[in-house]
Amino acid sequence: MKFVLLSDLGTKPTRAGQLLNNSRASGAHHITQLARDHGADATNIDYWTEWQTARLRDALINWFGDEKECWIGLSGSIDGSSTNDFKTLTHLIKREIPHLKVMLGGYRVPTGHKEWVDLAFIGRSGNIFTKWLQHEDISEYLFSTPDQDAPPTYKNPTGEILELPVTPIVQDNDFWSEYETHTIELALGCKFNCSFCGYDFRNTRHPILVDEEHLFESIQSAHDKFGISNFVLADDTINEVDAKLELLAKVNKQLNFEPNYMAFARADVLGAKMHQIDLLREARVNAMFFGIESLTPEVTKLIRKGGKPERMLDSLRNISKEYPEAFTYGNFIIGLSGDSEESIKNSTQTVVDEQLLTSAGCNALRIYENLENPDVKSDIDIDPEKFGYEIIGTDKEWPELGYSSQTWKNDWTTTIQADELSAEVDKFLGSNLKSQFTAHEIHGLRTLVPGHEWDWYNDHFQLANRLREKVVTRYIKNKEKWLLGR
Ligand code: B12
Ligand code: SF4
Repeated sequence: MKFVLLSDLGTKPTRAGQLLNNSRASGAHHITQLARDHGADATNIDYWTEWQTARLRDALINWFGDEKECWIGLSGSIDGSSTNDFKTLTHLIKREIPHLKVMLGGYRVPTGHKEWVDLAFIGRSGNIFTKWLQHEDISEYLFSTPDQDAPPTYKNPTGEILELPVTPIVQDNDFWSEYETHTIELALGCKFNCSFCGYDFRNTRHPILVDEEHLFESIQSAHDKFGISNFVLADDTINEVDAKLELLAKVNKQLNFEPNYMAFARADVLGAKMHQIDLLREARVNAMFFGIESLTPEVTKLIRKGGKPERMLDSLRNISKEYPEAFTYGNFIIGLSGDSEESIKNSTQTVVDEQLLTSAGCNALRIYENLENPDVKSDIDIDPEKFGYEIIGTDKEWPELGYSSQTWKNDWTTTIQADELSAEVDKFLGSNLKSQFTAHEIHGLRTLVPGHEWDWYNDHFQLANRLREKVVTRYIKNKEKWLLGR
């Protein structure tokens, strides 16, 4: 069997402008590895929407050659917006290879009809995909989507973690470069259960850690083969337990280079466990994304984001004092029930006055409908009224992704007003803290152009974009040559 998996996450819209993405989808690389492990000739196509369609078609037709069993897949990772273009590509290839089969997979429910899609998987499904590769019966995982025209679609039972964490080993023929970040995962699951959160494995008591030897191999070989030294940790919360940071620190000691990691962390947990600051330093987690959401006491309780706001501010004070070299980004959600404009403005003013974070930003609360994959619905998406939101209409439809966001009102605001306030507060934070970027944005930028002060990137991200174009052009050239057997 020959199996090729396409993935894409082209741009990141940032406060400073469009930033081109230099991180590949690790889920897609994991899936092709599983296929290889089971005897398939499998490979990835990254940045796929940036390929010229006709050239990609020709290269893939050449690569499939006269193979009898040919599969092409799209990894929707987080964003499946290229599904329609993918459909066109599969049509073009089918003209030459009529027996080509098509597969979709990824975070959300993939949209695609059985008229052109043979098989689909939803969410963390490496275990089902493995069974499929082994020709086992997977009918127990059949997922009934409301769409009558959907292809056979498979999904794990809600809330059960049936996979190990994903830390792919980079392949020679994937032509990575030192200007890209590699995404790895230390554990699956988060023990918290914030009401606005759409992470599929929240509220999990015992996160399963990645195997130490495998983690070492994934990091060291990425550096040996391609000079990669910057990694994104896909864990939704890196510091929920010390064990993850301890494991990373242990692996770092065995590496022959100094990596940098970006991670999502909880500042309130850090504040309550100050020893974690040393652990983070040892783990070399030096860019952090904190979901602060709100600093209003009534709100933090309602969204189940523990910690008293004053304690949260103390945490930020400690972190900026004890770990000043780290890049810290804090995100606020505007419009949460129980909050107020005055409270939001006061707390963000404190952040700015004391320069408690390197950067911060905000966005208005979004309530989604039709997500279909029940695992990625937040508790607020499931029952808005319970959390004080009255749904008053639909804000935006994404027919290509199959879901929409709702307009709502609550005790003090509406979607429209929250959007306006969010724009104002976001501008205030962006103009009055050192950096305009989030932690993952800055991590991408410093990977492309290392060695500058955080504020330097505010005015030079276009330079990074130009470099990133070159990186992707080189990748496409090399991968195309490889597919053509040259
Ligand atoms: C890293 C990350 C990013 C990176 C992604 C980099 C990249 N190139 O992939 C960046 C920073 C760009 C990013 C951006 C965004 N992100 Co993000 N991100 C994450 C994070 C932390 C990890 C994702 C990851 O790599 N997971 C690990 C891999 C292994 O999982 P995976 O990709 O899902 O792949 C698995 C399956 O889906 C499946 N699979 C995938 N493809 C295929 C294909 C086939 C054929 C098969 C069989 C299976 C299969 O198999 C894989 C193994 O199980 C998650 C949180 C989390 N821990 O999951 C949030 C998360 C996914 N992001 C989220 C959000 C909201 C966003 C943004 C919208 C934020 C924003 N406001 O801009 C953007 C969207 C970007 C876009 N254009 O759509 C939310 C999604 C919430 C929801 N309900 O949908 C999450 C859950 C965070 C959260 N707690 O809320 N993100
Ligand atoms: S927001 Fe973060 S800490 Fe809260 S449940 Fe989601 S992943 Fe866990």
